[in-house]
Amino acid sequence: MDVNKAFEIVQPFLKPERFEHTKRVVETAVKLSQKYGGDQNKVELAAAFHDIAKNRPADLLKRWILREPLLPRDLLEFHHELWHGPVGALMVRQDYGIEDPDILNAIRYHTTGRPAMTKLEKIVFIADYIEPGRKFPGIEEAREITEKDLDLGCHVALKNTIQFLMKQRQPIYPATFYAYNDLTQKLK
Ligand code: DGI
Ligand code: FE
Ligand code: FE
Ligand code: FE
Repeated sequence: MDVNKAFEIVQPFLKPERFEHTKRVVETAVKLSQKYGGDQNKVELAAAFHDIAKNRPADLLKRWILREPLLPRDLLEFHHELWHGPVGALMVRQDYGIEDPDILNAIRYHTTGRPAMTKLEKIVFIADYIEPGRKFPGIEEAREITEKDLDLGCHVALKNTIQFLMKQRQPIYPATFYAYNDLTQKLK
């Protein structure tokens, strides 16, 4: 599949501003893959599809998760914001025939991260965080660090997200902590 076909599929699922975000994530991810390597078509497809389930109603996402024995049940105990990645990966496999496990995992884990992320997973995770439309404290630092080192970029994004959630007394999904610990140990 080429990226234009992916955009055509994904656009009707997304609110206009979410589709604009998706296009910026693709552009950012492609630039990162030119710097850090990786199959450009896979990067484009993973980035184009990453938020396909973002604007689906929460009860529909919940039903997908309950129906899919391979997804962890504990997702449902956490914020519904965490459901669109795993369900998006199921949707693109089932409805659009994307079978590549690396693409599916990049979609699945783009919100939480996970330990031992592949290069493609890291590129989609950090492109989603630093795309030029994002505005929040620390974003410039995250952009600069990502230009220098992909692992350091993901590490700072995970650290900022964990700190942000903790300041708001929000629960943190375990995979996010595990991803942070994994990169902390690798970067020693
Ligand atoms: O879908 P996007 O808005 O493009 O970005 P995303 O899929 O990375 O969603 C990020 C949101 O998820 C952000 O507002 C923080 C929230 N979130 C809630 N709980 C957790 C979490 N993010 C992580 N990494 N871990 C959590 O436990
Ligand atoms: Fe997302
Ligand atoms: Fe993200
Ligand atoms: Fe996104």
